[in-house]
Amino acid sequence: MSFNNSTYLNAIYRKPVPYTPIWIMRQAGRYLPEYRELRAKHDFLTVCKTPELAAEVTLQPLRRFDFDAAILFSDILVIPEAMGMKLEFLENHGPKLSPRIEDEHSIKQLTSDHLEERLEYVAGAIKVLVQELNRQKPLIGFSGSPFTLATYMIEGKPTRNFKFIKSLMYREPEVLQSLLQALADAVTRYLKMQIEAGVQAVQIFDTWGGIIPIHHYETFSGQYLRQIVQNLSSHQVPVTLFSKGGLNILIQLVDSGADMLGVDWMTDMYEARMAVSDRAALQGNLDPTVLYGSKEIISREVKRILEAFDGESGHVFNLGHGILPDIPVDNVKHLVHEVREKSRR
Ligand code: 1CP
Repeated sequence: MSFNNSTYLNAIYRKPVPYTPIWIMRQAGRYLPEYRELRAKHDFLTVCKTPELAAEVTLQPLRRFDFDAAILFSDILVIPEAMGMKLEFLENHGPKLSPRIEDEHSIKQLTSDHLEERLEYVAGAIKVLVQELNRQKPLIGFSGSPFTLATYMIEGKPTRNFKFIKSLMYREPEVLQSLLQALADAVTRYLKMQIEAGVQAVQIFDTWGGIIPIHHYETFSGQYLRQIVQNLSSHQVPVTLFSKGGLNILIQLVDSGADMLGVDWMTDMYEARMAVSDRAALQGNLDPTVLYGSKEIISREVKRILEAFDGESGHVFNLGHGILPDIPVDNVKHLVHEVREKSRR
């Protein structure tokens, strides 16, 4: 499948681009009225598991904004569900996985048998999207990182202090590592399945990697990301690693073989570029809450981030984390316009 003219893919490979491409994390979702309308009729997991609905929601933001890539609509937590856990999305409380993983015994209850079959609906959505997108825009597939998936499996729900996973990390590191290895294998298979179904790029969300003390990062997250990237290298699609953990983690991941690294909003983009140099492209990193600001503030912050690249390729504009559910759609329109116009070569 050739994409001769993808600004997004060319920027990742640091080839010349006419402007800096943009997409935004969680670009399909609750800030869009048409998403809320569809969700009023179907619950979240039904949307994920019905290829036509997942494809429809993936396309919604592309009809409104001139984004340079589509991202498959799904959730990172479909892997733990496919491995045997019960997954629910409770209105206003976020995801719940049960019973939570507590020890070696509960890890042994998990299974990766028939993973591809259990996640076949994801390949189904990708196939619908490949037809619909008709090579006009690349489709990004994704997965959670082993560590980020493990946080939800061990905590059971969103958490502030990560008490259960961090106590397992210190009390029984080898037990946690056996889970992380099983997840690394599952994530690799899952991403291969997505690539074979037709995605042109993949991104791994290591959203919670930053809660690991940096001297333990390699042991509990870095080594598994490295393994996954290496095992995907024969598949010839670019891999992006997104971690919310600042410059320290970027430096750890720069030799992982990833084509692009995601930069969170707490990190200065110029410093990130200096640290990474020409070893990977960078994605990011507008503070998501800037989109609550005025048009002037959005324009000013866009300009500051673009200046970190001095007109050079190797940058995909994005937020430093997902868009918040109550952001005005007009501000997103302004953001896309500003990135396009201010970065035109
Ligand atoms: O009510 C609803 O409609 C559900 C809200 C929602 C949405 C729109 C959830 C529940 N997941 C999603 C979609 C989703 N999740 C995408 C879609 C593609 C896109 O447009 O970007 C993606 C890529 C994700 C990934 C995801 N899910 C991550 C990693 C990225 C990140 O933002 O850090 C994580 C941590 C999750 C877990 C999750 N699923 C849903 C929520 C609300 C959460 C976060 C829970 C928490 O705060 O810990």
